[in-house]
Amino acid sequence: MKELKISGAPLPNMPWEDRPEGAHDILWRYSANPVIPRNLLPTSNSIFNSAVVPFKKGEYNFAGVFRVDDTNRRMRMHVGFSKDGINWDIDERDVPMEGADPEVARVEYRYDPRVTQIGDTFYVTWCNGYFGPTIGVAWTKDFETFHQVENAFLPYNRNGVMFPRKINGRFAMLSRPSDTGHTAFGDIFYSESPDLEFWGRHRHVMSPAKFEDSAWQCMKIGAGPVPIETSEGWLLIYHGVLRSCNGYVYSFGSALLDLNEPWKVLARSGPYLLSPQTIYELTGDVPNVTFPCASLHDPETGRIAIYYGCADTCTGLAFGYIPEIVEWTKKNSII
Ligand code: BMA
Repeated sequence: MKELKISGAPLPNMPWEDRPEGAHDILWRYSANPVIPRNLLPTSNSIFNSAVVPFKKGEYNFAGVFRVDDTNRRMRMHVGFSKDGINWDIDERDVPMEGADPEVARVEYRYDPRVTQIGDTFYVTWCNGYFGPTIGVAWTKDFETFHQVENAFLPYNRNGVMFPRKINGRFAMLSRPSDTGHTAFGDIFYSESPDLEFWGRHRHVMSPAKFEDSAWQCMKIGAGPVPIETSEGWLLIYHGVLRSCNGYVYSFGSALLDLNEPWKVLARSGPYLLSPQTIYELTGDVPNVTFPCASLHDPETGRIAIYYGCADTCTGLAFGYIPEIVEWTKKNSII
């Protein structure tokens, strides 16, 4: 393969552990997983499906917005900071939001955040309760003040993930229209906005796979971490769901999307990158869930660290090399 170009700022201090001797899988888990235990806060039932980004503040090198379900079992978001991307100081307060129309600011629930950096601004998108799930949007420059704007879509929608730059001059977002419950269907769509308020130009990206082609993603799919721009297209890591006789199983895989028209899928992995296999992925509040919401990468070495929720209980890290993932996605593509 010609040398892959990967966008992004150098990140030599990202969390990392070499591939274990003899390992043949494309991703490998951090040996000290889970990195964030469920009870890190006195009032947390679980901390998972969370979003981290490089962000310098004093001694800290990383910031994040974390899904914290409290001991009332309310779904909330909290801010956190870390020196090394592994040990996190998470604020005990819910993330403070300001600026929204009071109708939009009301909190039913907030969960599964993603954080996208464009320039010096960080955009937070999450599943926001507004008469059912939809996509909430806020921005911050300092991880102290969060400015909430309008919900992006009508209910019902989940897994809103923004691209890390404007596309064709507009903000761009992937999302997954859904229903009020534990939705048993789901395709990924693409939308654009000139102003972060009005979203349109909706395009279909991907449906679940055919059972006979790739069963782990045959019931529903949803975007995971912020897509990474490469010379082979946007690298999208996404989750897929299989319905077994014992319930839903959440794994994740990868796709490559066209750089200018990201609703065009160039390749899509048949095999999963990672599926629930360790004890902390197989057991917890919701068994058999690996749910990626963020990644850190270093374009110079091609290293990627993926943060994923484990069994809706705690947070794990997995590592890989972007050029290998891109090559593997193309080689194992089902389209
Ligand atoms: C989805 C979301 C995720 C969760 C997953 C498995 O619908 O609620 O937050 O990880 O189900 O329970």
